[in-house]
Amino acid sequence: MTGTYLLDYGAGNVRSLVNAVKKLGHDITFVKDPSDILKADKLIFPGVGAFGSAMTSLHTKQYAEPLKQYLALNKPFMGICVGMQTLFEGSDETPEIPGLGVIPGKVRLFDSTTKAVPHMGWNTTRSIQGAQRAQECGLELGRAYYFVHSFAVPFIEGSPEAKEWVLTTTQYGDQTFISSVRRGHIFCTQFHPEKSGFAGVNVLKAFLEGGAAAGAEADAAMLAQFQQQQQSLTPGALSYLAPSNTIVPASKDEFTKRIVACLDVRANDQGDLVVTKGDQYDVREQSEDGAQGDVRNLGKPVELARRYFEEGADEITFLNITSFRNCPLLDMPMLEVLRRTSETVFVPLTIGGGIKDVVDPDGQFHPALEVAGEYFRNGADKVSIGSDAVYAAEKFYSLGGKGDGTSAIETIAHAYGSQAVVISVDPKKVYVHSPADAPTHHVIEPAQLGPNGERYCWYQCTVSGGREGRDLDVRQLVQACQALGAGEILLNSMDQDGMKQGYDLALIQDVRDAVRIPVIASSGAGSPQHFVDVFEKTGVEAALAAGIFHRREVPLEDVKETLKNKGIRIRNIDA
Ligand code: 1PR
Repeated sequence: MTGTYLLDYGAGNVRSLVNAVKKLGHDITFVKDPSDILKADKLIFPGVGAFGSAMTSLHTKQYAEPLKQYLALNKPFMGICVGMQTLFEGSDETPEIPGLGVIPGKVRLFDSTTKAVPHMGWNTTRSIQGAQRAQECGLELGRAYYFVHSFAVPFIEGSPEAKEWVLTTTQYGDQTFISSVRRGHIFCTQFHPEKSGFAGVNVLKAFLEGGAAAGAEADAAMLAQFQQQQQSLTPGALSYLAPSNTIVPASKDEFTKRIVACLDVRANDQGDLVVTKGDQYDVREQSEDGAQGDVRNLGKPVELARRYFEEGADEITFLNITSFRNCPLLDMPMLEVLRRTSETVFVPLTIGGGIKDVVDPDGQFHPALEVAGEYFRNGADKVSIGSDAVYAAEKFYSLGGKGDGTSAIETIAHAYGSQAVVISVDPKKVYVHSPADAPTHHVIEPAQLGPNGERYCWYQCTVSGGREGRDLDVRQLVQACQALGAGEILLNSMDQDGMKQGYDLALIQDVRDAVRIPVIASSGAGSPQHFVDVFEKTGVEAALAAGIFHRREVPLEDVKETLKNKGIRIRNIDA
């Protein structure tokens, strides 16, 4: 059968891509056999995870050779993220495994001494082949797209790949990297169109409807002409000439801060799955006499997620907050929530709660990797690990500061990449009069004195939704998790949660300084100014809120407008 094919090797969330393609009115068939590749009229390769595992899968499934042939035939191809990287010669991520070598150049690790790595969030592109060529591919220069990667191909002016392949570049901190390539009918993006809101859907549309291909005829003819000219100038030499309309992009970092909407989900007393919200983690209504009432019901998960996508949320996080109780692998409600959400929401989705080794009621054991895999296949882009991360950090220190390769963090990061592993931290402040009162913990001076005039505090990690404190501080936790391979920290605060008094800036600053991976500040947002404060004062990459959005007390639009007016870069609300 001919048509559009998807090259999936089972490594991650391709559901959103399939949903986006279907929403655009196109059918898509999964490649099941190497011979399917050459049958395709159009082929999409959404590489997910690590470069090495992607290449290994291509070889094991015997896809590599037909894929090379398909590319040599210059048939319409769209590579996404690792799907683009595999076309290069190799990657720092797995130096021993070569890439397909279709494009000259190597994929390199970002420098994390000057910025958070992974590069995770929304950033713009600049065309070096002129705006028209970018437009043919559905790209709008200056519009933000969603990136998530630790490795990228540096843009080197005058290099063979720059002259022959590079369509756009993107600036991240002090580094300019290749964000899309195009030659003939081959078009690849480092960003994820299927996660880039309507801007990304336009890119997919252009590919499916032949925008890139339309301009590609001229492109291929022009290239052939260049190569001919070149050969006549220097016979036999392999060198390239730049297209005449090459524009060298100005370097400008337009990486934006992210606003994350968070949905704490659980079953209420009637057994319905609802979005709830606690104050300091207590999600039940309080009656006047102090008695505990029903679980607060602030809406339905799928509907609320869609509302936040439409209002401009840059990411959506679902936390299954009672998963520590009983969490069989077939936790159908959350899988169903993800499946349905990914039909209409085209920004990254994170799922947390219960990412750990589980035993089903029938006694069957499922490792955390399998649990996470189930969530990725059903529409999650990242999983967030709470309690299990605390246990993994404790083990890390008991082994003298190393992992043994078995933790959920290590196994999931290895298979799906660090960027897919978020650590959700639930810390609680413990006040002390002097640092000597907490000799084994990292002590800081909070903004306000403790209830008994204490000048210092440390932040104790908790498990099981804050029900149990452990002998581990937040700095110990986040540093251990980073070492084990986590890609991002979601930093809650049990003290600030639901209080609308602003984020705990001292805690957030301390964590931001302790790790190189991105940090999402969470808990306590009560006004747009609180977002301004957290970005201006701590330098975190993202800020999350729940209660004020659910209750429509502060619209997401107001938060973005206020940040923009203060000169903080944010993604414009999509249309
Ligand atoms: O331990 O891996 O099963 O994960 C459980 C997950 O559930 C953890 O991510 C943990 O944070 C979360 N969780 C457990 N119990 C609760 C609870 O509230 N009773 N929710 C809970 C944590 C905190 C935030 C909240 C922000 C922003 N919720 O995510 O959304 O504080 O709120 P605000 O803007 O209204 O202040 P595991």
